[in-house]
Amino acid sequence: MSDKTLSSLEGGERITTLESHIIESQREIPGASGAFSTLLSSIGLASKIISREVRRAGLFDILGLTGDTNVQGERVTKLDIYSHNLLARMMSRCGQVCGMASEEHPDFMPVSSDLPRGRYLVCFDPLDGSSNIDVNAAIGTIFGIWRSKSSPEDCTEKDVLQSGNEIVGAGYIIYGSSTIFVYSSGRGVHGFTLDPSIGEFLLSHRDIRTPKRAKIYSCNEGNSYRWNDEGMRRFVSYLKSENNATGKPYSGRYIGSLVADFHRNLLDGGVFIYPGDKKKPGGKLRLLFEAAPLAYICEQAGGAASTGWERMLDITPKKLHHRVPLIIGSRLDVEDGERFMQGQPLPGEAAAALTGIK
Ligand code: P6P
Repeated sequence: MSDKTLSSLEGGERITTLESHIIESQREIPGASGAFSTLLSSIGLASKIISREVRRAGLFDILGLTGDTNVQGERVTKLDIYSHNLLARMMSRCGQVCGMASEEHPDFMPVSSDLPRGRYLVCFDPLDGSSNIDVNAAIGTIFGIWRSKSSPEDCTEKDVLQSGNEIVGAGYIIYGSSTIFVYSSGRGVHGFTLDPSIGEFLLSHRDIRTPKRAKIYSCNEGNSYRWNDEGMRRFVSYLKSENNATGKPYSGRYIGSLVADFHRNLLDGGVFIYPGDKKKPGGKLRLLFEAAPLAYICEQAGGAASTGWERMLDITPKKLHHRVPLIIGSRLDVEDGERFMQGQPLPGEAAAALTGIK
């Protein structure tokens, strides 16, 4: 092959797959055994299969309800169950996990003693936003990975009740106009878009950094009359008020699918709010399966996440399905939201916007 031809082959962006990125990241960790890489690859494979099922759900009448309800009291679609079972099976057989917890299952799930076990614990929401499946809105899988404090043979539910500060890796997969796998293992946030023609996740979003200041706010304003905190109502009014100094009013965008709302805000800048209300004083979203993994990713990308009072990653769950109020996204806006919740003054130019905010 002539030099010219060779050099033209060398040109252009190198193609990085999820697998090669995981392996290369592992090389940066002295003494890494490859266990974490194997686990992450198992989740990647499961997400390709879920993506295939989500894409053809309408064709095989897999849509529709089983008539069951999950521990959250939410109606469960067959794809929820399918995704839960697939992820639980793939992770229990990858040889790196000793226990799991799922938004779709009431109890801690220790890996059977018949199977090889490892030191990792995984908490996951197998198909978040599943109520949107029938209307073809984007949905997603969320996962967080912790290390068991006990030996693999002895791990119990108490091992999984760890704060987000102990997370060693987290990610989500969004099944939207394309399927994108986004993860962090503590060295930045990276996104991989599935090319269905070759069945590979290809690096498409290298080192995602979320804008410090939002342009979008996301919340279900239909609930705002019953939010527990007047400060949150005032905060949302502030986000909608005219203030050129801080680029307001922000645009309202709300899909009602956490992964879809979070992903858009992560890339473009935005703040997502789900406060506690009179129906769910402690909030609707789950700490272990949703809020902590997304908070880890958001902070790794330069954003912030809290309950409005407490940094999300500092919270140790009291029980498996511990719910929390959530404000997450662009750091400066999350900090403003905390000031409104805590009745603290805003800095400088933002304060000027408050005149007239009732
Ligand atoms: P609401 C979906 O059911 C979900 O758990 C999240 O994906 C989403 O952000 C939230 O609930 C939507 O809740 O009360 O606005 O329908």
